[in-house]
Amino acid sequence: MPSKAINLGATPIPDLDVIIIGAGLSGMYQLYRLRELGFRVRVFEAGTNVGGTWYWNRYPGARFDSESYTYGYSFSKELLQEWDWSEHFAGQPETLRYCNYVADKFDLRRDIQFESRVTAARYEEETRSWTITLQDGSSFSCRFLITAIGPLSTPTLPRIEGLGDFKGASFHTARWPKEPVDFTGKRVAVIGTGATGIQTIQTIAKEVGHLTVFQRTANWAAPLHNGKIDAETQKKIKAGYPEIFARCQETFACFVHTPDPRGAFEVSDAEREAFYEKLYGERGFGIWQGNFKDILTDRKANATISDFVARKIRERVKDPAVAEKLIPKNHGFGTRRLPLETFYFEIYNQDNVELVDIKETPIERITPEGIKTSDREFEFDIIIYATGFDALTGSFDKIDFRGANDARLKEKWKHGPQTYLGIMVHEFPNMMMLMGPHTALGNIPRSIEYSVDWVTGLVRFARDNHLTRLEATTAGVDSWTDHVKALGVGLLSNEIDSWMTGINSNVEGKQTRIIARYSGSAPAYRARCDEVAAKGYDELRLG
Ligand code: NA7
Repeated sequence: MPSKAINLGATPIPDLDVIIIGAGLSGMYQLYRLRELGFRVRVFEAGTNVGGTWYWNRYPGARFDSESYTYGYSFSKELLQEWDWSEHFAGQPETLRYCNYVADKFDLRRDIQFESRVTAARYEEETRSWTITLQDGSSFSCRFLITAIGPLSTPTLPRIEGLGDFKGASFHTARWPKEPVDFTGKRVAVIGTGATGIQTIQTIAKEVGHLTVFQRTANWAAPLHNGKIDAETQKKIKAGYPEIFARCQETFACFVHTPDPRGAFEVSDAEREAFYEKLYGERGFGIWQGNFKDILTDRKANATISDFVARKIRERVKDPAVAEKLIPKNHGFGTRRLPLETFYFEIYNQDNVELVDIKETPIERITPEGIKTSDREFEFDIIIYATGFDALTGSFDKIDFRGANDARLKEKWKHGPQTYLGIMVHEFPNMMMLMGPHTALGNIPRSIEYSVDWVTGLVRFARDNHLTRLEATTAGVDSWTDHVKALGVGLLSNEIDSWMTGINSNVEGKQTRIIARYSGSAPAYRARCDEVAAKGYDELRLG
Protein backbone atom coordinates (compact mmCIF):
# COMPACT_ATOMS: atom_id res chain seq x y z
CA MET A 1 0.00 0.00 0.00
CA PRO A 2 1.42 3.45 -0.83
CA SER A 3 2.34 5.50 2.18
CA LYS A 4 0.99 8.98 2.14
CA ALA A 5 1.55 11.61 4.79
CA ILE A 6 -1.46 13.32 6.30
CA ASN A 7 -1.43 16.76 4.67
CA LEU A 8 -2.17 19.76 6.76
CA GLY A 9 -2.46 22.26 3.96
CA ALA A 10 -0.22 25.23 4.61
CA THR A 11 1.45 23.78 7.69
CA PRO A 12 4.59 21.66 7.28
CA ILE A 13 4.18 17.90 7.00
CA PRO A 14 5.85 16.10 9.88
CA ASP A 15 8.64 13.62 9.18
CA LEU A 16 6.41 10.70 10.00
CA ASP A 17 2.74 9.90 10.52
CA VAL A 18 3.46 7.96 13.67
CA ILE A 19 6.36 7.55 16.05
CA ILE A 20 6.30 4.64 18.46
CA ILE A 21 8.59 4.67 21.46
CA GLY A 22 9.74 1.16 22.34
CA ALA A 23 10.20 -2.10 20.42
CA GLY A 24 8.86 -4.54 22.97
CA LEU A 25 5.75 -6.61 22.41
CA SER A 26 3.52 -3.51 22.21
CA GLY A 27 5.72 -1.48 19.91
CA MET A 28 6.38 -4.36 17.54
CA TYR A 29 2.71 -5.18 17.06
CA GLN A 30 1.77 -1.50 16.78
CA LEU A 31 4.34 -1.05 14.02
CA TYR A 32 3.00 -4.09 12.20
CA ARG A 33 -0.60 -2.86 12.35
CA LEU A 34 0.04 0.72 11.28
CA ARG A 35 2.44 -0.18 8.52
CA GLU A 36 -0.16 -2.61 7.19
CA LEU A 37 -2.46 0.42 6.79
CA GLY A 38 0.16 2.37 4.86
CA PHE A 39 1.20 4.82 7.56
CA ARG A 40 4.76 6.10 7.67
CA VAL A 41 5.90 4.79 11.04
CA ARG A 42 9.18 4.59 12.88
CA VAL A 43 9.96 2.95 16.19
CA PHE A 44 12.69 4.35 18.43
CA GLU A 45 14.18 1.79 20.79
CA ALA A 46 16.87 2.26 23.43
CA GLY A 47 18.18 -1.33 23.20
CA THR A 48 20.14 -2.88 20.37
CA ASN A 49 17.33 -5.23 19.39
CA VAL A 50 13.65 -6.02 19.81
CA GLY A 51 11.96 -7.68 22.79
CA GLY A 52 11.61 -5.02 25.49
CA THR A 53 11.16 -6.83 28.80
CA TRP A 54 12.59 -10.00 27.27
CA TYR A 55 15.53 -8.11 25.84
CA TRP A 56 16.54 -6.49 29.13
CA ASN A 57 15.63 -9.12 31.71
CA ARG A 58 18.25 -11.75 30.95
CA TYR A 59 18.83 -12.72 34.54
CA PRO A 60 19.20 -16.43 35.34
CA GLY A 61 15.85 -18.16 35.62
CA ALA A 62 13.76 -15.41 34.00
CA ARG A 63 10.64 -17.02 32.57
CA PHE A 64 6.89 -16.69 31.99
CA ASP A 65 4.34 -17.14 34.73
CA SER A 66 1.62 -17.16 32.06
CA GLU A 67 1.22 -20.34 30.02
CA SER A 68 3.45 -19.93 26.93
CA TYR A 69 0.60 -20.70 24.51
CA THR A 70 -1.53 -17.94 26.01
CA TYR A 71 1.30 -15.43 25.88
CA GLY A 72 2.36 -15.36 22.22
CA TYR A 73 0.76 -13.04 19.68
CA SER A 74 -2.57 -14.31 18.42
CA PHE A 75 -2.92 -12.07 15.36
CA SER A 76 -1.20 -14.35 12.85
CA LYS A 77 -2.48 -17.89 12.36
CA GLU A 78 0.64 -18.67 10.40
CA LEU A 79 2.88 -17.55 13.24
CA LEU A 80 0.88 -19.62 15.72
CA GLN A 81 1.34 -22.72 13.60
CA GLU A 82 5.02 -22.10 12.92
CA TRP A 83 6.18 -21.46 16.46
CA ASP A 84 6.70 -24.31 18.94
CA TRP A 85 6.89 -23.38 22.60
CA SER A 86 9.13 -25.93 24.24
CA GLU A 87 7.83 -25.56 27.80
CA HIS A 88 4.53 -24.70 29.46
CA PHE A 89 6.27 -21.61 30.85
CA ALA A 90 9.06 -20.60 28.50
CA GLY A 91 12.35 -19.20 29.70
CA GLN A 92 13.62 -15.76 28.68
CA PRO A 93 16.09 -16.99 25.99
CA GLU A 94 13.26 -18.74 24.17
CA THR A 95 10.94 -15.74 24.45
CA LEU A 96 13.63 -13.44 23.14
CA ARG A 97 14.15 -15.83 20.22
CA TYR A 98 10.39 -15.64 19.65
CA CYS A 99 10.48 -11.82 19.55
CA ASN A 100 13.31 -11.96 17.03
CA TYR A 101 11.46 -14.54 14.98
CA VAL A 102 8.44 -12.23 14.82
CA ALA A 103 10.63 -9.26 13.86
CA ASP A 104 12.21 -11.32 11.03
CA LYS A 105 8.96 -12.82 9.82
CA PHE A 106 7.24 -9.45 9.50
CA ASP A 107 10.38 -7.57 8.49
CA LEU A 108 9.91 -5.16 11.38
CA ARG A 109 13.51 -4.05 11.91
CA ARG A 110 13.62 -1.87 8.81
CA ASP A 111 11.38 0.63 10.61
CA ILE A 112 13.01 0.37 14.02
CA GLN A 113 15.85 2.65 14.97
CA PHE A 114 17.85 0.95 17.73
CA GLU A 115 20.15 2.49 20.35
CA SER A 116 17.87 5.50 20.28
CA ARG A 117 16.68 6.52 23.72
CA VAL A 118 13.96 9.16 23.63
CA THR A 119 14.64 11.83 26.25
CA ALA A 120 11.96 14.41 25.41
CA ALA A 121 8.74 14.75 23.45
CA ARG A 122 7.10 18.08 22.77
CA TYR A 123 3.72 18.83 21.21
CA GLU A 124 3.52 21.80 18.87
CA GLU A 125 0.08 23.29 18.51
CA GLU A 126 0.82 25.18 15.28
CA THR A 127 1.64 22.05 13.36
CA ARG A 128 -0.41 19.70 15.50
CA SER A 129 2.57 17.44 15.70
CA TRP A 130 5.01 15.93 18.16
CA THR A 131 8.76 16.32 18.08
CA ILE A 132 10.80 13.75 19.90
CA THR A 133 14.41 14.24 20.91
CA LEU A 134 16.87 11.40 21.27
CA GLN A 135 19.78 11.17 23.69
CA ASP A 136 22.21 12.04 20.87
CA GLY A 137 20.34 15.31 20.27
CA SER A 138 18.69 14.33 16.99
CA SER A 139 14.97 14.94 16.61
CA PHE A 140 12.02 13.69 14.55
CA SER A 141 8.48 14.91 14.15
CA CYS A 142 5.23 13.04 13.73
CA ARG A 143 1.49 13.57 13.79
CA PHE A 144 0.77 10.82 16.34
CA LEU A 145 2.99 9.69 19.15
CA ILE A 146 2.47 6.24 20.63
CA THR A 147 4.25 5.22 23.81
CA ALA A 148 5.08 1.53 24.13
CA ILE A 149 7.48 1.95 27.01
CA GLY A 150 6.20 -0.76 29.32
CA PRO A 151 4.79 -0.74 32.85
CA LEU A 152 7.89 -2.36 34.39
CA SER A 153 10.88 -1.11 32.46
CA THR A 154 12.71 1.44 34.59
CA PRO A 155 14.85 -0.58 37.00
CA THR A 156 15.73 0.92 40.37
CA LEU A 157 18.77 0.31 42.51
CA PRO A 158 18.48 0.56 46.27
CA ARG A 159 19.28 3.84 47.93
CA ILE A 160 22.06 2.37 50.05
CA GLU A 161 25.28 4.12 50.86
CA GLY A 162 28.44 2.84 49.19
CA LEU A 163 26.75 1.32 46.13
CA GLY A 164 29.66 2.28 43.89
CA ASP A 165 32.35 1.06 46.31
CA PHE A 166 31.93 -2.66 45.75
CA LYS A 167 35.02 -4.19 44.11
CA GLY A 168 33.32 -7.32 42.78
CA ALA A 169 30.75 -7.64 40.00
CA SER A 170 27.25 -6.30 40.60
CA PHE A 171 24.15 -6.39 38.44
CA HIS A 172 20.55 -5.26 38.47
CA THR A 173 18.47 -8.16 37.17
CA ALA A 174 16.88 -5.95 34.49
CA ARG A 175 20.27 -4.85 33.17
CA TRP A 176 21.82 -8.28 33.05
CA PRO A 177 24.86 -8.68 30.75
CA LYS A 178 24.50 -10.53 27.46
CA GLU A 179 27.41 -12.85 28.25
CA PRO A 180 26.73 -15.55 30.85
CA VAL A 181 27.85 -14.89 34.43
CA ASP A 182 29.83 -17.75 36.00
CA PHE A 183 28.70 -18.41 39.55
CA THR A 184 30.80 -21.50 40.14
CA GLY A 185 32.31 -21.38 43.60
CA LYS A 186 31.37 -17.69 43.99
CA ARG A 187 30.06 -15.98 47.11
CA VAL A 188 26.89 -14.32 45.89
CA ALA A 189 24.40 -11.89 47.47
CA VAL A 190 20.87 -11.30 46.21
CA ILE A 191 18.95 -8.28 47.49
CA GLY A 192 15.22 -8.52 46.82
CA THR A 193 12.71 -11.37 46.95
CA GLY A 194 9.96 -10.34 44.51
CA ALA A 195 9.03 -12.41 41.44
CA THR A 196 12.46 -11.65 39.92
CA GLY A 197 14.49 -12.34 43.06
CA ILE A 198 12.73 -15.67 43.56
CA GLN A 199 13.41 -16.82 39.98
CA THR A 200 17.04 -15.74 40.27
CA ILE A 201 17.65 -17.26 43.71
CA GLN A 202 16.17 -20.67 42.91
CA THR A 203 18.24 -20.84 39.70
CA ILE A 204 21.67 -19.73 40.88
CA ALA A 205 21.46 -21.65 44.18
CA LYS A 206 22.39 -24.73 42.13
CA GLU A 207 25.65 -23.17 40.93
CA VAL A 208 27.02 -20.79 43.54
CA GLY A 209 29.64 -21.52 46.16
CA HIS A 210 27.58 -19.66 48.76
CA LEU A 211 24.40 -17.62 48.48
CA THR A 212 23.14 -14.99 50.92
CA VAL A 213 19.60 -13.72 50.36
CA PHE A 214 18.74 -10.31 51.81
CA GLN A 215 14.99 -10.23 52.34
CA ARG A 216 13.18 -7.08 53.42
CA THR A 217 9.59 -8.30 53.04
CA ALA A 218 8.66 -11.97 52.76
CA ASN A 219 6.52 -12.68 49.71
CA TRP A 220 3.96 -15.38 49.16
CA ALA A 221 4.89 -17.71 46.33
CA ALA A 222 3.31 -20.85 44.89
CA PRO A 223 4.63 -23.65 42.67
CA LEU A 224 4.83 -23.02 38.91
CA HIS A 225 4.85 -26.73 37.94
CA ASN A 226 6.58 -26.11 34.65
CA GLY A 227 7.20 -28.95 32.22
CA LYS A 228 8.26 -29.69 28.67
CA ILE A 229 5.58 -29.70 26.00
CA ASP A 230 5.58 -33.10 24.30
CA ALA A 231 4.72 -33.63 20.62
CA GLU A 232 1.18 -34.80 21.36
CA THR A 233 0.43 -31.76 23.54
CA GLN A 234 2.04 -29.48 20.96
CA LYS A 235 -0.41 -30.75 18.36
CA LYS A 236 -3.34 -30.19 20.69
CA ILE A 237 -2.20 -26.67 21.51
CA LYS A 238 -1.91 -25.75 17.84
CA ALA A 239 -5.28 -27.20 17.01
CA GLY A 240 -6.81 -25.54 20.07
CA TYR A 241 -5.53 -21.98 19.64
CA PRO A 242 -8.95 -20.51 18.75
CA GLU A 243 -10.41 -21.95 21.98
CA ILE A 244 -7.40 -20.91 24.06
CA PHE A 245 -7.63 -17.29 22.93
CA ALA A 246 -11.41 -17.27 23.17
CA ARG A 247 -11.06 -18.41 26.77
CA CYS A 248 -8.50 -15.65 27.49
CA GLN A 249 -10.98 -13.10 26.13
CA GLU A 250 -13.63 -14.22 28.60
CA THR A 251 -11.60 -14.35 31.78
CA PHE A 252 -11.09 -11.57 34.30
CA ALA A 253 -7.45 -10.83 33.50
CA CYS A 254 -6.95 -12.67 30.17
CA PHE A 255 -5.32 -15.71 31.74
CA VAL A 256 -6.74 -19.18 31.17
CA HIS A 257 -7.63 -19.02 34.87
CA THR A 258 -10.54 -17.00 36.22
CA PRO A 259 -12.06 -16.71 39.70
CA ASP A 260 -14.17 -19.57 40.99
CA PRO A 261 -17.75 -18.31 41.35
CA ARG A 262 -17.93 -19.61 44.95
CA GLY A 263 -16.89 -17.76 48.09
CA ALA A 264 -14.37 -19.44 50.40
CA PHE A 265 -17.02 -20.05 53.07
CA GLU A 266 -19.66 -21.39 50.69
CA VAL A 267 -17.98 -24.78 50.90
CA SER A 268 -17.14 -27.04 53.84
CA ASP A 269 -13.70 -26.88 55.49
CA ALA A 270 -12.80 -30.20 53.90
CA GLU A 271 -13.89 -29.06 50.42
CA ARG A 272 -11.95 -25.82 50.80
CA GLU A 273 -8.81 -27.67 51.85
CA ALA A 274 -9.17 -30.08 48.92
CA PHE A 275 -9.66 -27.17 46.51
CA TYR A 276 -6.52 -25.41 47.78
CA GLU A 277 -4.58 -28.67 47.58
CA LYS A 278 -5.71 -29.09 43.97
CA LEU A 279 -4.75 -25.51 43.05
CA TYR A 280 -1.38 -25.84 44.77
CA GLY A 281 -0.67 -28.91 42.63
CA GLU A 282 -1.67 -27.31 39.33
CA ARG A 283 0.33 -25.31 36.82
CA GLY A 284 0.50 -21.55 36.81
CA PHE A 285 -1.60 -18.78 38.28
CA GLY A 286 -4.70 -20.89 39.07
CA ILE A 287 -4.12 -20.53 42.82
CA TRP A 288 -4.13 -16.74 42.41
CA GLN A 289 -6.42 -16.02 39.47
CA GLY A 290 -8.64 -19.10 39.69
CA ASN A 291 -9.23 -19.17 43.42
CA PHE A 292 -12.46 -18.44 45.35
CA LYS A 293 -13.97 -15.16 44.22
CA ASP A 294 -13.51 -13.44 47.59
CA ILE A 295 -9.94 -14.23 48.60
CA LEU A 296 -8.66 -10.88 47.35
CA THR A 297 -11.42 -8.81 48.93
CA ASP A 298 -12.47 -10.56 52.13
CA ARG A 299 -9.93 -10.66 54.94
CA LYS A 300 -11.31 -13.86 56.47
CA ALA A 301 -11.48 -15.64 53.12
CA ASN A 302 -7.95 -14.51 52.41
CA ALA A 303 -6.76 -15.84 55.76
CA THR A 304 -7.84 -19.35 54.77
CA ILE A 305 -5.59 -19.47 51.71
CA SER A 306 -2.78 -17.61 53.51
CA ASP A 307 -2.87 -20.19 56.31
CA PHE A 308 -2.86 -23.01 53.77
CA VAL A 309 0.20 -21.68 51.92
CA ALA A 310 1.98 -20.89 55.22
CA ARG A 311 1.55 -24.56 56.19
CA LYS A 312 3.10 -25.58 52.88
CA ILE A 313 6.10 -23.34 53.52
CA ARG A 314 6.53 -24.88 57.00
CA GLU A 315 6.42 -28.36 55.45
CA ARG A 316 8.96 -27.47 52.80
CA VAL A 317 11.53 -25.56 54.87
CA LYS A 318 13.31 -27.74 57.46
CA ASP A 319 14.47 -25.02 59.86
CA PRO A 320 11.32 -23.65 61.56
CA ALA A 321 12.97 -20.27 62.26
CA VAL A 322 13.82 -19.84 58.56
CA ALA A 323 10.33 -20.97 57.55
CA GLU A 324 8.79 -18.30 59.80
CA LYS A 325 10.96 -15.64 58.18
CA LEU A 326 9.75 -16.75 54.75
CA ILE A 327 6.07 -16.53 55.68
CA PRO A 328 4.65 -13.05 55.05
CA LYS A 329 3.10 -11.48 58.11
CA ASN A 330 2.18 -8.03 56.79
CA HIS A 331 -0.03 -9.00 53.84
CA GLY A 332 -2.33 -11.76 52.72
CA PHE A 333 -1.77 -14.29 49.95
CA GLY A 334 -2.14 -12.81 46.46
CA THR A 335 -2.42 -9.19 47.58
CA ARG A 336 0.89 -8.45 45.87
CA ARG A 337 1.80 -9.84 42.46
CA LEU A 338 2.23 -13.55 43.17
CA PRO A 339 5.66 -14.97 42.30
CA LEU A 340 5.58 -18.52 40.97
CA GLU A 341 8.45 -20.75 42.05
CA THR A 342 10.22 -24.01 41.34
CA PHE A 343 11.65 -25.54 44.53
CA TYR A 344 12.34 -22.02 45.82
CA PHE A 345 11.61 -22.84 49.46
CA GLU A 346 13.73 -26.00 49.35
CA ILE A 347 16.89 -24.04 48.53
CA TYR A 348 16.84 -22.75 52.13
CA ASN A 349 17.52 -26.35 53.18
CA GLN A 350 20.89 -26.20 51.40
CA ASP A 351 23.97 -25.73 53.63
CA ASN A 352 25.35 -23.06 51.30
CA VAL A 353 22.28 -20.79 51.40
CA GLU A 354 21.57 -18.25 54.11
CA LEU A 355 18.55 -15.97 54.57
CA VAL A 356 19.11 -12.58 56.17
CA ASP A 357 16.05 -10.70 57.36
CA ILE A 358 17.01 -7.07 56.82
CA LYS A 359 14.05 -5.80 58.78
CA GLU A 360 15.79 -7.35 61.82
CA THR A 361 19.32 -6.43 60.81
CA PRO A 362 19.17 -3.63 58.22
CA ILE A 363 21.78 -3.13 55.54
CA GLU A 364 23.91 -0.17 56.58
CA ARG A 365 26.09 0.12 53.54
CA ILE A 366 27.72 -1.60 50.60
CA THR A 367 31.45 -1.95 51.27
CA PRO A 368 34.33 -2.62 48.87
CA GLU A 369 34.21 -6.27 50.01
CA GLY A 370 30.48 -6.80 50.32
CA ILE A 371 27.57 -5.77 52.52
CA LYS A 372 27.51 -4.46 56.08
CA THR A 373 24.34 -5.01 58.08
CA SER A 374 23.68 -3.75 61.60
CA ASP A 375 25.26 -6.90 63.03
CA ARG A 376 27.69 -8.34 60.46
CA GLU A 377 30.04 -7.69 57.58
CA PHE A 378 29.62 -10.02 54.63
CA GLU A 379 32.16 -10.59 51.86
CA PHE A 380 30.96 -11.30 48.32
CA ASP A 381 32.26 -11.82 44.80
CA ILE A 382 28.95 -10.85 43.20
CA ILE A 383 26.00 -8.72 44.35
CA ILE A 384 22.69 -9.05 42.50
CA TYR A 385 20.09 -6.34 42.87
CA ALA A 386 16.64 -7.83 42.28
CA THR A 387 15.16 -4.60 43.57
CA GLY A 388 12.43 -4.01 41.04
CA PHE A 389 11.21 -1.09 38.99
CA ASP A 390 9.86 2.42 39.12
CA ALA A 391 6.64 0.85 37.92
CA LEU A 392 3.70 2.10 35.85
CA THR A 393 4.64 5.78 35.69
CA GLY A 394 8.45 5.57 36.06
CA SER A 395 9.19 5.25 32.35
CA PHE A 396 6.96 8.24 31.64
CA ASP A 397 8.75 10.29 34.28
CA LYS A 398 12.07 9.66 32.55
CA ILE A 399 10.95 11.34 29.31
CA ASP A 400 10.25 15.07 29.39
CA PHE A 401 6.75 14.95 27.87
CA ARG A 402 5.40 18.45 27.16
CA GLY A 403 1.90 18.78 25.83
CA ALA A 404 -0.26 21.70 24.74
CA ASN A 405 0.25 24.89 26.78
CA ASP A 406 3.66 23.47 27.71
CA ALA A 407 1.93 21.13 30.19
CA ARG A 408 4.36 18.67 31.76
CA LEU A 409 3.20 15.11 32.14
CA LYS A 410 5.30 14.52 35.23
CA GLU A 411 3.74 17.54 36.90
CA LYS A 412 0.22 16.53 35.86
CA TRP A 413 0.72 13.08 37.36
CA LYS A 414 2.44 14.31 40.52
CA HIS A 415 -0.31 12.89 42.71
CA GLY A 416 -1.01 9.88 40.52
CA PRO A 417 -1.87 9.34 36.87
CA GLN A 418 -4.93 10.90 35.28
CA THR A 419 -5.92 9.28 32.04
CA TYR A 420 -8.74 8.64 29.65
CA LEU A 421 -9.11 4.84 29.28
CA GLY A 422 -5.46 4.58 30.28
CA ILE A 423 -4.70 5.58 26.71
CA MET A 424 -4.90 9.37 26.48
CA VAL A 425 -4.24 12.42 28.62
CA HIS A 426 -5.86 15.84 28.55
CA GLU A 427 -3.50 18.49 27.07
CA PHE A 428 -1.49 15.76 25.35
CA PRO A 429 -3.25 15.69 21.97
CA ASN A 430 -2.32 12.98 19.49
CA MET A 431 -0.45 10.96 22.11
CA MET A 432 -1.62 7.44 22.85
CA MET A 433 -0.23 5.13 25.51
CA LEU A 434 0.02 1.36 25.23
CA MET A 435 0.03 -0.40 28.60
CA GLY A 436 0.16 2.93 30.37
CA PRO A 437 -1.28 3.42 33.85
CA HIS A 438 -5.04 2.78 34.22
CA THR A 439 -5.20 0.13 31.48
CA ALA A 440 -6.03 -3.53 31.99
CA LEU A 441 -2.71 -5.41 32.18
CA GLY A 442 -3.19 -9.05 33.30
CA ASN A 443 -1.83 -11.55 30.79
CA ILE A 444 -0.18 -8.69 29.04
CA PRO A 445 0.08 -9.71 25.35
CA ARG A 446 -3.67 -10.23 25.31
CA SER A 447 -4.16 -6.68 26.61
CA ILE A 448 -1.50 -5.38 24.24
CA GLU A 449 -3.23 -6.81 21.20
CA TYR A 450 -6.51 -5.24 22.23
CA SER A 451 -5.04 -1.81 22.95
CA VAL A 452 -2.94 -1.76 19.79
CA ASP A 453 -6.00 -2.62 17.72
CA TRP A 454 -7.99 0.12 19.47
CA VAL A 455 -5.28 2.74 18.93
CA THR A 456 -4.90 1.60 15.32
CA GLY A 457 -8.63 2.08 14.87
CA LEU A 458 -8.41 5.60 16.25
CA VAL A 459 -5.48 6.60 14.03
CA ARG A 460 -7.26 5.16 11.00
CA PHE A 461 -10.41 7.04 11.94
CA ALA A 462 -8.37 10.26 12.08
CA ARG A 463 -6.96 9.64 8.62
CA ASP A 464 -10.33 8.70 7.12
CA ASN A 465 -11.96 11.80 8.59
CA HIS A 466 -9.08 14.20 7.92
CA LEU A 467 -8.61 14.84 11.61
CA THR A 468 -5.27 16.13 12.79
CA ARG A 469 -5.96 16.69 16.47
CA LEU A 470 -7.34 14.17 18.96
CA GLU A 471 -7.51 15.09 22.61
CA ALA A 472 -9.01 13.63 25.77
CA THR A 473 -11.33 16.06 27.53
CA THR A 474 -11.07 16.91 31.23
CA ALA A 475 -14.51 15.36 31.73
CA GLY A 476 -13.36 12.15 30.05
CA VAL A 477 -10.20 12.03 32.13
CA ASP A 478 -11.97 12.78 35.40
CA SER A 479 -14.61 10.19 34.80
CA TRP A 480 -12.12 7.43 33.85
CA THR A 481 -9.75 8.28 36.70
CA ASP A 482 -12.66 8.23 39.20
CA HIS A 483 -13.86 4.94 37.73
CA VAL A 484 -10.42 3.36 38.14
CA LYS A 485 -10.25 4.61 41.74
CA ALA A 486 -13.72 3.27 42.49
CA LEU A 487 -12.78 -0.15 41.11
CA GLY A 488 -9.90 -0.30 43.57
CA VAL A 489 -12.10 0.20 46.64
CA GLY A 490 -12.21 -2.89 48.84
CA LEU A 491 -9.27 -4.64 47.22
CA LEU A 492 -6.85 -5.97 49.81
CA SER A 493 -4.02 -5.34 47.32
CA ASN A 494 -4.57 -1.61 47.68
CA GLU A 495 -3.81 -1.83 51.41
CA ILE A 496 -0.21 -2.93 50.96
CA ASP A 497 2.95 -1.34 49.62
CA SER A 498 4.05 -2.82 46.31
CA TRP A 499 4.76 -1.73 42.77
CA MET A 500 1.07 -2.29 42.13
CA THR A 501 0.25 0.58 44.51
CA GLY A 502 2.97 2.79 43.07
CA ILE A 503 5.39 2.41 45.98
CA ASN A 504 9.13 2.34 45.44
CA SER A 505 11.31 3.04 48.44
CA ASN A 506 14.21 3.79 46.10
CA VAL A 507 12.55 6.65 44.23
CA GLU A 508 12.08 10.12 45.64
CA GLY A 509 8.38 10.97 45.94
CA LYS A 510 7.06 7.40 45.49
CA GLN A 511 6.27 6.62 49.10
CA THR A 512 2.54 7.35 48.94
CA ARG A 513 0.15 4.72 47.61
CA ILE A 514 -1.70 5.66 44.45
CA ILE A 515 -4.23 3.98 42.22
CA ALA A 516 -2.30 3.56 39.01
CA ARG A 517 -3.62 0.16 38.06
CA TYR A 518 -6.96 -0.67 36.47
CA SER A 519 -8.39 -3.45 38.60
CA GLY A 520 -11.67 -4.15 36.82
CA SER A 521 -12.15 -7.05 34.45
CA ALA A 522 -10.59 -7.13 31.01
CA PRO A 523 -13.95 -7.79 29.30
CA ALA A 524 -15.44 -4.71 31.04
CA TYR A 525 -12.43 -2.65 29.95
CA ARG A 526 -12.78 -3.76 26.36
CA ALA A 527 -16.54 -3.16 26.38
CA ARG A 528 -15.99 0.44 27.48
CA CYS A 529 -13.32 1.08 24.86
CA ASP A 530 -15.42 -0.59 22.15
CA GLU A 531 -18.34 1.65 23.06
CA VAL A 532 -16.18 4.76 22.60
CA ALA A 533 -15.03 3.59 19.17
CA ALA A 534 -18.56 2.61 18.11
CA LYS A 535 -19.78 6.12 18.89
CA GLY A 536 -17.16 7.66 16.62
CA TYR A 537 -14.84 8.64 19.49
CA ASP A 538 -17.22 11.48 20.28
CA GLU A 539 -15.97 11.62 23.87
CA LEU A 540 -12.71 13.01 22.50
CA ARG A 541 -12.17 16.55 21.31
CA LEU A 542 -11.67 16.04 17.61
CA GLY A 543 -10.27 18.59 15.23
P1 NA7 B 1 9.37 -6.27 42.98
O1 NA7 B 1 8.25 -7.21 42.98
O2 NA7 B 1 9.09 -4.83 43.14
O3 NA7 B 1 10.39 -6.76 44.10
C1 NA7 B 1 11.52 -5.99 44.48
C2 NA7 B 1 12.16 -6.66 45.66
O4 NA7 B 1 13.31 -5.88 46.04
C3 NA7 B 1 11.26 -6.70 46.90
O5 NA7 B 1 11.55 -7.87 47.60
C4 NA7 B 1 11.71 -5.45 47.66
O6 NA7 B 1 11.44 -5.50 49.03
C5 NA7 B 1 13.19 -5.50 47.41
N1 NA7 B 1 13.83 -4.20 47.58
C6 NA7 B 1 13.61 -3.08 46.87
N2 NA7 B 1 14.39 -2.08 47.31
C7 NA7 B 1 15.09 -2.58 48.34
C8 NA7 B 1 16.05 -2.02 49.20
N3 NA7 B 1 16.42 -0.74 49.11
N4 NA7 B 1 16.59 -2.81 50.16
C9 NA7 B 1 16.20 -4.09 50.26
N5 NA7 B 1 15.30 -4.69 49.47
C10 NA7 B 1 14.75 -3.92 48.52
O7 NA7 B 1 10.22 -6.39 41.64
P2 NA7 B 1 10.48 -7.69 40.74
O8 NA7 B 1 11.51 -7.33 39.76
O9 NA7 B 1 10.72 -8.87 41.60
O10 NA7 B 1 9.12 -7.94 40.04
C11 NA7 B 1 8.48 -6.89 39.30
C12 NA7 B 1 7.50 -7.45 38.35
O11 NA7 B 1 8.18 -7.82 37.16
C13 NA7 B 1 6.81 -8.69 38.77
O12 NA7 B 1 5.73 -8.44 39.57
C14 NA7 B 1 6.43 -9.31 37.47
O13 NA7 B 1 5.22 -8.77 37.02
C15 NA7 B 1 7.53 -8.93 36.57
P3 NA7 B 1 10.03 -4.91 49.60
O14 NA7 B 1 9.01 -5.95 49.25
O15 NA7 B 1 9.80 -3.61 48.88
O16 NA7 B 1 10.26 -4.74 51.04
